[in-house]
Formats: sequence, C-alpha cells, structure tokens
Amino acid sequence: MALGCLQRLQVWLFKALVGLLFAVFRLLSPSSGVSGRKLPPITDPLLALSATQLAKKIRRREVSSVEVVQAYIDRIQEVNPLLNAVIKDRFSAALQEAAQVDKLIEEETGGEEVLEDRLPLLGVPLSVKESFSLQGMPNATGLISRRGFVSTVDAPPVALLKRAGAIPLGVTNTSELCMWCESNNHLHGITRNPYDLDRIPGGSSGGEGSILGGAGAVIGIGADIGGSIRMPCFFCGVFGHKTTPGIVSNENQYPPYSGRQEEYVSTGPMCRYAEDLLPMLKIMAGPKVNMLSLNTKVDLKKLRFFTIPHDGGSMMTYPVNKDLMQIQKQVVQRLEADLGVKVQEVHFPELKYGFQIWTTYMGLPDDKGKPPQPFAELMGEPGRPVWPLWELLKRFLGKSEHTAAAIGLGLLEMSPLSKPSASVIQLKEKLQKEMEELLGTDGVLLYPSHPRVAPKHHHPLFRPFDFAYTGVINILGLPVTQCPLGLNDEGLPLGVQVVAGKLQDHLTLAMALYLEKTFGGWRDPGAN
Ligand SMILES: *[C@@H]1O[C@H](CO)[C@@H](O)[C@H](O)[C@H]1NC(C)=O
Ligand SMILES: CC(=O)N[C@H]1CO[C@H](CO)[C@@H](O)[C@@H]1O
Repeated sequence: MALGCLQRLQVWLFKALVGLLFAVFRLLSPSSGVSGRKLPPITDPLLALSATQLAKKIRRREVSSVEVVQAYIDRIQEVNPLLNAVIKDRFSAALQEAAQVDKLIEEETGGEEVLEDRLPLLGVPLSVKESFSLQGMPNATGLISRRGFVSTVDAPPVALLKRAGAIPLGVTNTSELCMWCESNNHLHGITRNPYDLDRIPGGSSGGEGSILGGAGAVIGIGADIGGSIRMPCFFCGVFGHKTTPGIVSNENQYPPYSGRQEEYVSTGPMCRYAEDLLPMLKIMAGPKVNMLSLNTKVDLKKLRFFTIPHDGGSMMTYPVNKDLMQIQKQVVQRLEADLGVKVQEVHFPELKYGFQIWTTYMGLPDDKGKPPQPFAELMGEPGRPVWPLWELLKRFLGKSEHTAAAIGLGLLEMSPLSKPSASVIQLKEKLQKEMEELLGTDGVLLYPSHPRVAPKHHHPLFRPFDFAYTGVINILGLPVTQCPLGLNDEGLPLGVQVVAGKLQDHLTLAMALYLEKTFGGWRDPGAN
C-alpha cells in the first residue's frame, strides 16, 4: 500500500489545486463583521480560578455562589456577541439556583467537609454542549427542522454534575448533527475562536471550546467520536478528556449513536484548569467510576513514555505543521530533563490509514447486524431522509437548510470510500494489538492533536480528513487527554494528545497536571 512516485505527484497536485480553490473561496466570501476584533482581557479575578478552587471558596463563604455565577454571566455577555458560542442561556434560573446554594451553605451545620463530600461542585457554573439534554434547553443539534424541540430531561452526566452542585448557565453550539470539526449550522449560526475570530473553534463541541477558551466558562461537557472534545480543546487552548468508552453514559444525546458507534464515542469533561478534569470525571462516571483508578496516586517517573511525531505520511491528511512538531519535541525534552525518563520515538505504519480505519468502523453494524442510522436520514429528521445530491444543488443556489459539511458527509456516505473494507479491519486489529502491548498499564503516548493550529473558517471543507489524528484513537478505544501547550507566534494555541492504555485514564490526567505546570496551561486570549 506504499505510495509510488507518480501517486505522490498526483497527491501533491491535488492538494495544490485544493489550496487554490480555498483562496478563491475566501476572496468570494463576505467578511464576518467582527473580523480583526479581539476579545477583551479578563478583569474579574474570579474568572481566573479553577472550579475546584471556586467550590472551596464558596463552601468557606469567602465568595457567594451568586457572585461567581454573576461574574460568568457578565463575561458571557461581554464575549458572546463576538463568539456566538452560547446559543441559549438560563441566566435568571441560574441566579436563583445560586441564591439557594448560598442559603444552603448559610444553614449547613455539618461543616465544610460534609459539603465537599456530598456536593463537590456546589455553586460552580457549568456550560453544556447543546447535543446533551438539559431540561428546558433546545434539543435541535443545529438542525433547522428541529427548531423548537426542547429537552424534557437531563442527560445522565449532566444530571450527575447538577447533583454535585454545578449550575448550568446555558447550552453551546455544535456542528450540524455533531458531525464536523467546524461549529456552524443554519439554526444557531457560526461559532468563532476566542484567539482569532476569523478562525474555527473546532467541533463538534466547538461552542464549549470557544466559551471555555474565552473565559465565559470554567468547566463544560463534551462528547467525542472522532475528536469532538479534543479538536475544540486544542484549537481553543483548554483541557479535555476523552474517557475510556463505556464509563460515562452517552444516553440522551442527540443524535443518538447507532451501529457500533457506542464503542467509539466517549463523553468527558472539558475545562480551563487541569485540576478540574479528575473531580469532574469522578462525578460524570457515576456508578462505573470504580472501573477506573482515579484515586491511585501517579508517579510520573515510573511510567514508560512514547512519542509519535506524525501519522507516517497518509494520502488523506496534510503533514504536521512545524510549530506542532517542535512543541511535541519540547515536551519530550522537558519530560526527560524533569523526570529523568527516556521518551522513546515509535512508529506504526497502520496510522497512515487512520481515516480509512475510522470510516470503516463507524459504518459497521451492531452485534445484531443492524447498521448505523444513515446520516441522510438524520439530516431529514423529523421528516423523510434528505437526498444529498439535491441538497448540494440547492446549496449552490443558497436554498439548502443544511451546511456544506453535512451535505458533504451525506455524499461521502454514498461513496465507496465509506464502505467497510476487510483489509482495513485487518490493519486496525494489528494496530490495536501493537498499541495495547506498547502501552500496557504504565505507558503514555504523545501524538499530534491535528496537523495544524486552528484553521480559518470553512477551510476544513478543503482539508476534510485531517481529523484522522484524533479519529483513530476513538476506534482504538483508548483514553486520551488533550493538553494545551502555550501559543504560537500568531497567538494561536498549541497542544498535544496524551494517550494511555484502556482504563488508565488516571495516567493521562496526571500528565495534564504536569503539562499545565510546565507549559503554563490556558492563556487569556485578551492578554497583550
Ligand atoms: C430529543 O428529541 C428526540 C427525537 O427527536 C427524542 O427522542 C428525545 O427524547 C428528545 N430528548 C429529550 C431529552 O427530550
Ligand atoms: C449569530 C447567530 O446566528 N446567533 C444565533 C444563535 O442561536 C440563537 C438560538 O437559535 C439565535 O437566536 C441567534 O440568532
């Protein structure tokens, strides 16, 4: 399956043509009106505290929940006109709930420890991705035909976070039906990156990434089937964890998962401060928390470390950008210098087929032979399935309700590219075995999050397969934490994925704390 010389030339020519097409597309696209503007810096010190610290201060009555919730409401009102991240708020309900929290703390006689134990996030604001049910909030996932659909219950991890005392302030934008890396749809509009409004925040949990990066939220919740937590966290400079699948419930998300997708999708925490990842995951895991070793103290010096600099030259993805190669090398150097460990560079030829592996497995039927629900069917909900070619034609005339990305996915679904292939299944099985052997229960792997930093709006349409860097980890079913690593010369977030063996989530969460300490974690996009 190696590439010949002629094929390489063809790939190069194709990529050059695509680059030219995008340049023309940009010239023809209208400017957004916020182009060139910058987010204001944060001025309220409450916005610079982790949820863990906020909860502690609230319990100790050093600050009230109403003050904290109000600080976040003010920040959302300041930045959301620029970001379009929060698409429906519940500010007045949240303030009432905060007032109740303050009253409860006033009356609590059991002391701080009782509250910490029972309600670890008491009084802390929470942001929720719209595709998760949150009672009274939209249940549309960016589909015009679902306008007016309202959630009647809370999705289980949302309910658990609420039960731990967190107060949701609203829901945030996603890509249409959560199946694209740009959070844009014709119901709630386009969401922008807090570090550069002309760029994407990623997707599908892009509203979460954007509002977290923009300091309008401190903790949030996302789901990830191909990078939907990790891409937005990477592009927006925050932390996110794709949990080992099967731990956190995926119930009551729209669209629901079908076929074998439940094996590859994971719900997990997204946040600005690494120390919030672990307590959030403990809460969100519910009864399955005991399958993980979240109380085990991790000694990084005793782990085995590996790094993979790129996917080995896939035909589908673009090469990893120099800044990202460099920062991953710096992580390696720091690990070796700080911990006295050896970080071994490894290569897996199968990674080149990350995209093919992802599409093949996403299309497989479930145990009972039932195939996943076709995307064109979901696009037509609650009516009949759409016909992607017809939608494409309508799109050119500006008459389709659907985004180009969703139509593209509908078309891809009809093409031979997305038919499960036996040779790809073999490749994946081999990769799975090798990767599990390598990582064991004490191995940690660094892998680029994406080939480049946050792209300009719509550019992913011209480079649709770069998500293979995150997608392949879903199919392997491994836990992975996205960690920010400071900003590049243009002020855009850098980062890396940290992967571990199944159920070894505590290892990558410990790495997130280390990398935050070493590389500075989240940066205020409004600073300097
Ligand atoms: C969201 O809508 C879908 C159907 O369109 C429905 O099955 C689901 O129950 C709704 N979710 C909630 C929480 O109301
Ligand atoms: C800029 C933009 O399109 N904002 C929209 C975000 O979503 C809400 C809810 O659907 C709309 O009311 C806004 O117009």
